[in-house]
Amino acid sequence: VNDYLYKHVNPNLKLVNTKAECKYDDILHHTQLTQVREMKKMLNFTPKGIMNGSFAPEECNPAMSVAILVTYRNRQSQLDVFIPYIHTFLRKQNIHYKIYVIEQQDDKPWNKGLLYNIGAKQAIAEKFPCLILHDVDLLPLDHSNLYVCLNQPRHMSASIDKFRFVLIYNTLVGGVLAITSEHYKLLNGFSNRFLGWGGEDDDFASRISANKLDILRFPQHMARYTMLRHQQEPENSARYAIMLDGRRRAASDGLGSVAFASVGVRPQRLYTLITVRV
Ligand code: BGN
Repeated sequence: VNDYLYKHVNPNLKLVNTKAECKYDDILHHTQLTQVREMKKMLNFTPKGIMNGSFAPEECNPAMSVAILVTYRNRQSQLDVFIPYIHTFLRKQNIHYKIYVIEQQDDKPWNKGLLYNIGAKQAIAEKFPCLILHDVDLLPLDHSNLYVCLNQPRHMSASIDKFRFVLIYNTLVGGVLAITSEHYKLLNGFSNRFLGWGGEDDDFASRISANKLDILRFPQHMARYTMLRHQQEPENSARYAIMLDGRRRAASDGLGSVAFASVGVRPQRLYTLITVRV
């Protein structure tokens, strides 16, 4: 992994040159499960060092700036767990990061691809070179699972307790995915046409392979997550049909063609909220 790590810092981030470069070896070798300990710490979580959902290490200059994009609707109790947990986890990773929660604020069918595209546009405008697309119900368990982009897209949640810690199929990219902003633009982001649950991630995977990119994964013991329980959005029964002409649509349907009724950006202490009406 260290071979893949390269300088990828947001030019807006002021680096103090007298500081040493951050090191990542210790983090990569720290493969213990964290959940119980982190859960305890969450009880006395303090937002120290966090502003607008953004944090940078104090002691060293980070090698990576990462935008965490969390698509969301109507799951306040999960957000209440996710946000302190992920900050507690990420503050120890020696990276500069910013959390965006992209909330669909209407009763229309769930459009996760569109929400990711809107979040990506904002993060790219703020000069983040790396995007991590993150389900709100997944909590990382291993400190070694570094929240950074490599030189190919990386599926980070290969090992989820709900699926007995087994990767359910090889092209799965749903859950948590790290991809550079450059690659996201190259793929034209997500399709905006998947309404309801399912398929938008598989369509994104076919964009990855159509552009001759790989899907990397860390070893399973570094990629473990626990999933919070919840009710799923209604399934999209049209998803198989939409996927069939995915390759033909990729150029005209994606990041370059997001349509919405309104978008608002509202910075809060622990995350920057992007509200969307489709
Ligand atoms: C798959 C879904 C994904 C989802 C994973 C994991 C579809 C399309 C079928 C051709 N894909 O079955 O969207 O992330 O399960 O839950 O439904």
